[in-house]
Amino acid sequence: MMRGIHHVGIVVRRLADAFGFYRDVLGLPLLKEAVVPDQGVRAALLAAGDTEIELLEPLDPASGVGRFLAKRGEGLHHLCFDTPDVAGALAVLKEKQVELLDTAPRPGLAGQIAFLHPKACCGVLVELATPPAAAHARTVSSPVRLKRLVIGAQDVQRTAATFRSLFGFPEVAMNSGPRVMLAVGRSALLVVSAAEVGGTEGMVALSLVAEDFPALVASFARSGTKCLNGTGEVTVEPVSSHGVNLHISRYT
Ligand code: CMX
Repeated sequence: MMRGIHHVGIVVRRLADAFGFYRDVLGLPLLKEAVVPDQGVRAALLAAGDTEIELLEPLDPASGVGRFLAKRGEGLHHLCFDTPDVAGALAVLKEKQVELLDTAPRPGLAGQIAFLHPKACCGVLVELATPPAAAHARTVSSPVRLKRLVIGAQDVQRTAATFRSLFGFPEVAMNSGPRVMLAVGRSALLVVSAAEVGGTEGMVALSLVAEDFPALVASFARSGTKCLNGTGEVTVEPVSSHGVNLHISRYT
Protein backbone atom coordinates (compact mmCIF):
# COMPACT_ATOMS: atom_id res chain seq x y z
CA MET A 1 0.00 0.00 0.00
CA MET A 2 2.91 2.41 0.78
CA ARG A 3 5.80 2.88 -1.66
CA GLY A 4 8.16 4.55 0.82
CA ILE A 5 8.75 7.69 2.83
CA HIS A 6 7.68 10.63 0.69
CA HIS A 7 8.95 13.28 3.11
CA VAL A 8 9.64 14.19 6.70
CA GLY A 9 8.07 17.49 7.77
CA ILE A 10 10.02 19.95 9.94
CA VAL A 11 8.43 23.03 11.49
CA VAL A 12 10.67 26.09 11.42
CA ARG A 13 10.25 29.66 12.61
CA ARG A 14 11.33 31.22 9.28
CA LEU A 15 11.75 29.41 6.00
CA ALA A 16 14.43 31.86 4.85
CA ASP A 17 16.59 31.00 7.89
CA ALA A 18 16.03 27.25 7.51
CA PHE A 19 17.14 27.42 3.85
CA GLY A 20 20.45 28.71 5.24
CA PHE A 21 21.09 25.28 6.74
CA TYR A 22 19.05 22.70 4.77
CA ARG A 23 19.61 24.10 1.27
CA ASP A 24 22.86 26.04 1.56
CA VAL A 25 24.93 24.04 4.08
CA LEU A 26 23.49 20.52 3.76
CA GLY A 27 23.02 21.08 0.02
CA LEU A 28 19.47 19.75 -0.43
CA PRO A 29 18.06 20.99 -3.76
CA LEU A 30 14.85 23.03 -3.44
CA LEU A 31 12.11 21.32 -5.47
CA LYS A 32 9.02 23.37 -4.69
CA GLU A 33 7.88 26.24 -2.47
CA ALA A 34 4.37 27.59 -1.99
CA VAL A 35 1.89 29.08 0.43
CA VAL A 36 -0.81 26.56 1.43
CA PRO A 37 -3.51 29.04 2.53
CA ASP A 38 -5.98 26.59 4.09
CA GLN A 39 -3.16 25.23 6.33
CA GLY A 40 -1.80 28.68 7.21
CA VAL A 41 1.74 27.75 6.17
CA ARG A 42 4.45 28.49 3.67
CA ALA A 43 6.02 25.15 2.78
CA ALA A 44 9.05 23.99 0.82
CA LEU A 45 10.09 20.55 -0.41
CA LEU A 46 13.80 19.74 -0.73
CA ALA A 47 15.24 16.54 -2.22
CA ALA A 48 17.04 14.06 0.06
CA GLY A 49 17.79 11.08 -2.20
CA ASP A 50 14.53 9.47 -3.26
CA THR A 51 12.70 11.10 -0.36
CA GLU A 52 12.18 14.73 0.58
CA ILE A 53 12.36 17.11 3.54
CA GLU A 54 9.41 19.48 3.92
CA LEU A 55 10.05 22.73 5.77
CA LEU A 56 6.94 24.41 7.20
CA GLU A 57 6.73 28.01 8.37
CA PRO A 58 3.44 28.96 10.05
CA LEU A 59 1.89 32.14 8.67
CA ASP A 60 -0.85 32.10 11.29
CA PRO A 61 -0.08 31.38 14.97
CA ALA A 62 -3.59 29.88 15.36
CA SER A 63 -2.98 27.22 12.67
CA GLY A 64 -2.08 23.63 13.65
CA VAL A 65 1.55 24.27 12.68
CA GLY A 66 1.53 27.64 14.52
CA ARG A 67 0.27 25.97 17.71
CA PHE A 68 2.91 23.23 17.35
CA LEU A 69 5.68 25.86 17.08
CA ALA A 70 4.40 27.74 20.13
CA LYS A 71 4.10 24.53 22.18
CA ARG A 72 7.12 22.48 21.10
CA GLY A 73 9.42 24.86 19.20
CA GLU A 74 11.17 24.05 15.92
CA GLY A 75 11.67 20.41 15.00
CA LEU A 76 10.32 17.20 13.50
CA HIS A 77 6.58 17.53 12.88
CA HIS A 78 5.20 14.79 10.60
CA LEU A 79 6.03 11.79 8.49
CA CYS A 80 4.55 11.32 5.02
CA PHE A 81 4.26 8.00 3.19
CA ASP A 82 4.06 7.81 -0.58
CA THR A 83 1.03 5.83 -1.66
CA PRO A 84 -0.21 5.25 -5.22
CA ASP A 85 -3.83 5.77 -4.15
CA VAL A 86 -4.45 7.99 -1.14
CA ALA A 87 -8.26 7.63 -1.46
CA GLY A 88 -7.99 3.83 -1.48
CA ALA A 89 -5.59 3.88 1.47
CA LEU A 90 -8.03 6.09 3.43
CA ALA A 91 -10.88 3.66 2.69
CA VAL A 92 -8.82 0.76 4.11
CA LEU A 93 -7.88 2.79 7.20
CA LYS A 94 -11.52 3.86 7.72
CA GLU A 95 -12.54 0.21 7.68
CA LYS A 96 -9.96 -0.44 10.40
CA GLN A 97 -11.56 2.45 12.36
CA VAL A 98 -8.34 4.44 12.38
CA GLU A 99 -8.74 8.02 13.61
CA LEU A 100 -8.31 10.31 10.58
CA LEU A 101 -7.93 14.09 10.38
CA ASP A 102 -8.88 14.07 6.68
CA THR A 103 -11.56 11.67 5.54
CA ALA A 104 -10.99 12.54 1.86
CA PRO A 105 -7.85 13.51 -0.08
CA ARG A 106 -7.15 17.22 -0.50
CA PRO A 107 -4.52 19.09 -2.50
CA GLY A 108 -1.24 19.76 -0.66
CA LEU A 109 2.33 20.59 -1.62
CA ALA A 110 3.19 16.90 -2.08
CA GLY A 111 0.15 16.09 -4.27
CA GLN A 112 -3.17 14.65 -3.06
CA ILE A 113 -2.74 14.31 0.69
CA ALA A 114 -4.52 13.29 3.90
CA PHE A 115 -3.49 13.28 7.57
CA LEU A 116 -4.12 10.63 10.24
CA HIS A 117 -4.51 11.78 13.85
CA PRO A 118 -1.25 11.47 15.87
CA LYS A 119 -3.18 9.18 18.27
CA ALA A 120 -3.56 6.63 15.46
CA CYS A 121 0.21 6.14 15.16
CA CYS A 122 1.47 6.28 18.75
CA GLY A 123 2.14 10.03 18.79
CA VAL A 124 3.49 10.35 15.24
CA LEU A 125 1.54 12.67 12.92
CA VAL A 126 1.33 10.68 9.66
CA GLU A 127 0.42 12.09 6.25
CA LEU A 128 -0.32 10.04 3.13
CA ALA A 129 0.44 11.52 -0.28
CA THR A 130 -0.10 10.56 -3.88
CA PRO A 131 2.37 12.77 -5.73
CA PRO A 132 1.72 13.95 -9.30
CA ALA A 133 3.01 11.40 -11.84
CA ALA A 134 5.78 13.76 -13.02
CA ALA A 135 7.30 13.85 -9.52
CA HIS A 136 8.44 10.23 -9.89
CA ALA A 137 10.49 11.15 -12.92
CA ARG A 138 12.58 13.58 -10.82
CA THR A 139 16.22 13.50 -11.91
CA VAL A 140 17.75 16.06 -9.53
CA SER A 141 20.40 14.46 -7.33
CA SER A 142 21.14 15.42 -3.74
CA PRO A 143 24.35 15.04 -1.72
CA VAL A 144 22.59 13.22 1.14
CA ARG A 145 19.78 10.69 1.34
CA LEU A 146 17.47 9.70 4.14
CA LYS A 147 18.51 6.43 5.77
CA ARG A 148 16.18 6.16 8.72
CA LEU A 149 13.82 7.96 11.05
CA VAL A 150 14.05 7.18 14.76
CA ILE A 151 10.79 6.95 16.73
CA GLY A 152 10.67 6.88 20.53
CA ALA A 153 7.97 4.65 22.05
CA GLN A 154 6.69 3.75 25.50
CA ASP A 155 6.03 0.26 24.18
CA VAL A 156 8.40 -0.55 21.29
CA GLN A 157 6.63 -3.76 20.22
CA ARG A 158 3.17 -2.17 20.24
CA THR A 159 4.32 0.88 18.23
CA ALA A 160 6.10 -1.31 15.67
CA ALA A 161 3.02 -3.56 15.42
CA THR A 162 0.84 -0.48 14.77
CA PHE A 163 3.01 0.68 11.85
CA ARG A 164 3.21 -2.90 10.52
CA SER A 165 -0.53 -3.51 10.65
CA LEU A 166 -1.64 -0.09 9.32
CA PHE A 167 0.87 0.21 6.50
CA GLY A 168 2.28 -3.28 5.91
CA PHE A 169 5.95 -2.46 6.58
CA PRO A 170 8.11 -5.58 7.01
CA GLU A 171 10.40 -5.97 9.99
CA VAL A 172 14.15 -5.98 9.31
CA ALA A 173 16.13 -8.59 11.23
CA MET A 174 18.32 -6.98 13.90
CA ASN A 175 20.53 -8.22 16.69
CA SER A 176 18.31 -9.19 19.56
CA GLY A 177 17.49 -6.20 21.73
CA PRO A 178 14.73 -3.78 22.57
CA ARG A 179 14.68 -2.01 19.17
CA VAL A 180 12.62 -2.80 16.07
CA MET A 181 13.48 -1.73 12.51
CA LEU A 182 10.83 -1.58 9.78
CA ALA A 183 11.71 -1.26 6.09
CA VAL A 184 9.92 1.56 4.25
CA GLY A 185 11.05 1.67 0.61
CA ARG A 186 14.81 2.34 0.62
CA SER A 187 14.62 3.90 4.09
CA ALA A 188 13.58 2.56 7.49
CA LEU A 189 11.79 3.40 10.72
CA LEU A 190 13.77 2.52 13.83
CA VAL A 191 11.54 2.21 16.91
CA VAL A 192 13.42 2.60 20.18
CA SER A 193 12.37 2.85 23.79
CA ALA A 194 11.43 6.40 24.83
CA ALA A 195 13.65 5.86 27.88
CA GLU A 196 16.63 5.54 25.48
CA VAL A 197 15.93 8.99 23.98
CA GLY A 198 15.29 11.14 27.03
CA GLY A 199 11.65 10.10 27.42
CA THR A 200 10.59 11.46 24.02
CA GLU A 201 7.66 9.74 22.32
CA GLY A 202 7.19 10.19 18.58
CA MET A 203 9.81 11.24 16.04
CA VAL A 204 13.18 11.93 17.65
CA ALA A 205 15.96 11.88 15.04
CA LEU A 206 16.88 11.56 11.38
CA SER A 207 19.79 9.54 9.99
CA LEU A 208 21.17 10.58 6.62
CA VAL A 209 23.92 9.19 4.41
CA ALA A 210 26.34 11.51 2.59
CA GLU A 211 27.85 10.58 -0.79
CA ASP A 212 30.80 12.94 -0.29
CA PHE A 213 31.28 12.93 3.47
CA PRO A 214 34.50 15.06 3.58
CA ALA A 215 32.81 17.78 1.49
CA LEU A 216 29.86 17.85 3.91
CA VAL A 217 32.14 18.08 6.96
CA ALA A 218 34.01 20.94 5.25
CA SER A 219 30.69 22.69 4.58
CA PHE A 220 29.77 22.37 8.28
CA ALA A 221 33.14 23.80 9.31
CA ARG A 222 32.87 26.75 6.88
CA SER A 223 29.37 27.65 8.05
CA GLY A 224 30.07 27.27 11.78
CA THR A 225 27.49 24.47 12.11
CA LYS A 226 27.58 23.08 15.64
CA CYS A 227 28.29 19.35 15.47
CA LEU A 228 30.08 16.44 17.08
CA ASN A 229 32.52 14.73 14.73
CA GLY A 230 33.20 11.00 14.87
CA THR A 231 34.98 8.71 12.42
CA GLY A 232 32.79 8.54 9.33
CA GLU A 233 29.86 10.12 11.13
CA VAL A 234 28.75 13.49 12.37
CA THR A 235 25.92 14.56 14.65
CA VAL A 236 24.54 18.04 14.06
CA GLU A 237 23.33 19.79 17.18
CA PRO A 238 19.65 20.80 17.04
CA VAL A 239 20.61 24.45 17.56
CA SER A 240 22.09 24.41 14.04
CA SER A 241 19.46 22.19 12.37
CA HIS A 242 16.29 23.95 13.56
CA GLY A 243 15.47 21.60 16.40
CA VAL A 244 16.24 18.32 14.61
CA ASN A 245 18.63 15.64 15.90
CA LEU A 246 20.51 14.90 12.70
CA HIS A 247 22.97 12.07 12.36
CA ILE A 248 24.92 11.81 9.11
CA SER A 249 27.22 8.96 8.12
CA ARG A 250 29.62 8.24 5.30
CA TYR A 251 28.16 6.37 2.33
CA THR A 252 29.52 2.81 2.28
N1 CMX B 1 2.95 15.34 16.21
C1 CMX B 1 2.46 14.66 17.27
N2 CMX B 1 1.43 15.10 18.03
C2 CMX B 1 0.89 16.30 17.69
C3 CMX B 1 1.36 17.05 16.61
C4 CMX B 1 2.43 16.54 15.86
N3 CMX B 1 2.93 17.19 14.81
N4 CMX B 1 0.63 18.20 16.51
C5 CMX B 1 -0.26 18.16 17.52
N5 CMX B 1 -0.09 17.03 18.21
C6 CMX B 1 -0.87 16.58 19.38
C7 CMX B 1 -0.96 17.71 20.40
O1 CMX B 1 0.15 17.72 21.27
C8 CMX B 1 -2.22 17.33 21.12
O2 CMX B 1 -1.95 16.28 22.05
P1 CMX B 1 -2.67 16.24 23.47
O3 CMX B 1 -4.12 16.06 23.15
O4 CMX B 1 -2.06 15.03 24.13
O5 CMX B 1 -2.34 17.53 24.11
C9 CMX B 1 -3.10 16.73 20.02
O6 CMX B 1 -2.21 16.32 18.98
C10 CMX B 1 -4.07 17.75 19.46
O7 CMX B 1 -3.33 18.86 18.95
P2 CMX B 1 -3.91 20.35 18.87
O8 CMX B 1 -3.00 21.22 18.07
O9 CMX B 1 -4.25 20.80 20.24
O10 CMX B 1 -5.29 20.19 18.16
P3 CMX B 1 -5.83 19.89 16.73
O11 CMX B 1 -6.50 18.58 16.85
O12 CMX B 1 -6.62 21.03 16.27
O13 CMX B 1 -4.59 19.83 15.66
C11 CMX B 1 -3.20 18.63 14.16
C12 CMX B 1 -3.76 18.76 15.57
C13 CMX B 1 -2.20 17.49 14.22
C14 CMX B 1 -4.27 18.39 13.17
C15 CMX B 1 -2.55 19.94 13.67
O14 CMX B 1 -1.83 20.47 14.74
C16 CMX B 1 -1.62 19.73 12.48
O15 CMX B 1 -0.45 19.86 12.67
N6 CMX B 1 -2.14 19.38 11.25
C17 CMX B 1 -1.32 19.12 10.11
C18 CMX B 1 -1.05 20.40 9.48
C19 CMX B 1 0.08 20.35 8.48
O16 CMX B 1 1.11 19.75 8.66
N7 CMX B 1 -0.11 21.06 7.39
C20 CMX B 1 0.90 21.22 6.39
C21 CMX B 1 0.39 20.70 5.10
C22 CMX B 1 1.30 21.20 4.01
C23 CMX B 1 0.78 20.67 2.70
O17 CMX B 1 -0.42 20.77 2.47
O18 CMX B 1 1.57 20.15 1.92
